[in-house]
Amino acid sequence: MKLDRSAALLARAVRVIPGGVNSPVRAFRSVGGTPPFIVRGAGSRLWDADGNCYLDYIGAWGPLLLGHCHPAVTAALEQALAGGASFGLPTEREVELAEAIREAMPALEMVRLVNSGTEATMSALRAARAFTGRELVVKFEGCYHGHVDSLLVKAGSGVATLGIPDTAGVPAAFTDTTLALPYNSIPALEEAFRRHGHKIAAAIVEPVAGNMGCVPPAPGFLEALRELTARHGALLIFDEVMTGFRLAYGGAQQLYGIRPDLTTLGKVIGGGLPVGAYGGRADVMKLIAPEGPVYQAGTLSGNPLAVAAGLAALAWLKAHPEIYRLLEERTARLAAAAPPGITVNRAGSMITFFFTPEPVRDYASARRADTRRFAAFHRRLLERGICLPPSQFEAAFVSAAHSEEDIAFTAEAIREFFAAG
Ligand code: KE4
Repeated sequence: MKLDRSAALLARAVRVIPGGVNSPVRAFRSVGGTPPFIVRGAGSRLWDADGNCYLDYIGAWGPLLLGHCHPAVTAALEQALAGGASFGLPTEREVELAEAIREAMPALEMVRLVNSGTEATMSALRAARAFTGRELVVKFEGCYHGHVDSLLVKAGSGVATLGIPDTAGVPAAFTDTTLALPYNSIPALEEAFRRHGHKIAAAIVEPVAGNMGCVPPAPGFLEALRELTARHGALLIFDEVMTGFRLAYGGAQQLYGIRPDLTTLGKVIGGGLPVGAYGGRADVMKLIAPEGPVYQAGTLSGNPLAVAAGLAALAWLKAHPEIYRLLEERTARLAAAAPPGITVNRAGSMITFFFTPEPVRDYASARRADTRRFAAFHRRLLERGICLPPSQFEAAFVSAAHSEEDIAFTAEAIREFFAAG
């Protein structure tokens, strides 16, 4: 595979951008090789600077549930752009997006739009601490909630990919109020609340983890979390930045029948443009400025382009509810291509091939996967024109644009890789 132009672009990029990328996991450090520099995407495909074409299972890390350049999203963007890119004053479309989110997820009685998932989780934590008057926050090892200082503790995604123990530059004082517990461990949860329950402001969780690779909740885990937070007066925050509108139109909270106090969103609700949102109980959200004393702001929050793209994406998903069954079926066909000895975790259109024979149900078991063999898998598929996320600790995403043929081609390439030994 020729990657000359990407290699030249990387050599140029590293002189002006750290690692040559604007987000670490894109650098391919854990799988090796040159990251392809992309020139365009369409449907389920990407093309790089050397003209190579790939079936894309990164999906911009989650936003592109509809695939690249979906006509409905592109048309909405073109129409919005004709009216201007940003106003710094309220618009009706922002209200429409907040209403669409609330209609899909009734637990979000009120919603604030922001510009990233990180902003959403940071703001939700602030609201929870203000509402409860408490400081401690529970998170789970391997979960990633954006690069919020206090949540970069045993985080997943790029932190896990690069094997950074914990992030430099974050004072201990910022993480002293964070309790990191094993994901899917109810005993650890019960112990933490027994000892600290009266001081815990919130527990934040990926209801289906995607940032240590895909790890679904064990039976009873989310229910225990809901019950313990309620019993101790702490707020339950579902970080649905990745799962929102992807696992179901109503997100994981619809799928698992859990009503969180606060929810964070991103990715899909922006249709590929920069967006985030947090929302939940009105009595909590009424604390947010200018209504209440919790300050949170953003120059481009609710900007017309991201809102237009997000509204178009949600409208399409709402009009095509059958897509969720299709995504489930197609993702299952990919999972079936792996042989015994490989643990495949999946939920809806999220899937991870773990190079370990043991079940992967938390960060410790995920970390026992053979990342070198995953790197070989990733590289071999890339050479076949199939681009998986470049990390054992990420979820791959199937989109509505992946055809039956795309899935069959990918499954065959997976089978060939394992057959080759
Ligand atoms: P952003 O700030 O990157 O928009 O969102 C942070 C975030 C919050 N919560 C969850 C559950 C997330 O998955 C993310 C971001 N996801 C990663 C992919 N694993 C973003 C990819 C990247 O960092 O380049």
